[in-house]
Amino acid sequence: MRLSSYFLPTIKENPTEAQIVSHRLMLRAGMIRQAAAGIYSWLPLGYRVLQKVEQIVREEQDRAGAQEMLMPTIQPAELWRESGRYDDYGKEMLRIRDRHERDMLYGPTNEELITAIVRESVKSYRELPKILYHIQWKFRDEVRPRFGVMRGREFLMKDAYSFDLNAAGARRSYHRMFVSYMRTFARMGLKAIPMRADTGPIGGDLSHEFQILADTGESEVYVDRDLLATDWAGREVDYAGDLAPIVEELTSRYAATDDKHDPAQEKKLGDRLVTARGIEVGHIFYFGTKYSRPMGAVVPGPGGESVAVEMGSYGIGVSRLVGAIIEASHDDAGIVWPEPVAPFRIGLINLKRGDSSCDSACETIYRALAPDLLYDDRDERAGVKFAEMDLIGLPWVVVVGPKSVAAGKVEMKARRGGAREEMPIEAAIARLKG
Ligand code: 5CA
Repeated sequence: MRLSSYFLPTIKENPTEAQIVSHRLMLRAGMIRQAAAGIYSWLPLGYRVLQKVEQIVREEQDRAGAQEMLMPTIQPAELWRESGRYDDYGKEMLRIRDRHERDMLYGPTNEELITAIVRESVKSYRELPKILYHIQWKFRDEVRPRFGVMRGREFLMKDAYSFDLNAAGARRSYHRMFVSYMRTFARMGLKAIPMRADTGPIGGDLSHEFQILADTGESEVYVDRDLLATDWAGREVDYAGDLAPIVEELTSRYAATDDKHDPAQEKKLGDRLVTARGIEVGHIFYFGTKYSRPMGAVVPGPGGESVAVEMGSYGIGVSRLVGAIIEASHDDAGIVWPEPVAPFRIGLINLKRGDSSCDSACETIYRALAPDLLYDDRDERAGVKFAEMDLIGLPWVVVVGPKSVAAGKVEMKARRGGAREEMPIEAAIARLKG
């Protein structure tokens, strides 16, 4: 992509409405714009990141055996009356009436709709287990939408739902999702810590939140220092095998959110207990028959008896993750993208546009490395180009200037750590391709 024709409306000054660094940087880097409180448009640069995050989530759900589908954003109120949640959900639910005076709502989550689909379509225990998921916009009319995409009113969520014949099966599904979450967040360069958590309006008695530690996090969390040292990046998982030992290993050390914190641990763990702020990027629930029983999602079991299906639900805040990644990875100059989610892997700066050797070196590099490259071909001062490139945080930046090009060389700079290296043009291309 050529920056001269790209829609990248960056902002120099800090926007006054943004209280935390990710919100500030997303506005300044031209990633998002607010449409109304807690409702955002995703501009081209931001949307590329959102899609990369979404794709990692999708790949890890698929790997764990979940099947992707798509449910609508608008749901009939009727289904929520069946589960009893229509009145309970209160003002957070955006209620709508259609032209026939039917009560509808913009879905804050999908337990009812998916339960209705399964109740109509699954005719035998032999069709279980199933894990179904979708990646769809949700709406929750939060009292205090804030921190940009981190606590929005409209936000993108991956929500999965598991259906099993019995509690042991449901636990296996829960473990599958648990482990897939560890892989998902590690692939984005994040250290997510699974913590015992409250179930809130979703319900059930077993639940874990996945928290990223950051000073700006909304939750207070308590973690055993030894758990923080566990490294998950690159760990392979055999989903055909027994996952319980992995989950046991990851839950054997103390980690809890504020609502589940046991003060007795303070004495027990002493200075091994870390108190910190966390950003909740995922939340999983096992709630058994909470929805299947009132909604009549029953199947004939092996002996012909009616069995209410055992269920769990599993959420990831896809749009929140974009903010959370920035909270975890930035410096004074701007965003520092982990490679797997960077909007472009490579930036290219032409220090002297109009100079034929600079232009032609840039064209060679551009042709070799597009489409994962953003070429700053504008007629701007070097200082402006460097500052904007740092702000948008692409992992690798190739700098082409008259002096180095005369020697057949370019400079390659790593955004993380700032290491610079001069090398021949072809070597730079080969390195970045590899
Ligand atoms: N049905 C269940 C799981 S599928 C559910 O809705 N869980 S949840 O309420 O915990 O939401 C799942 C994830 O969505 C959260 O972990 C969080 O990362 C994200 N999320 C929730 N509310 C917001 C919000 N207002 N803005 C951005 N992300 C949010």
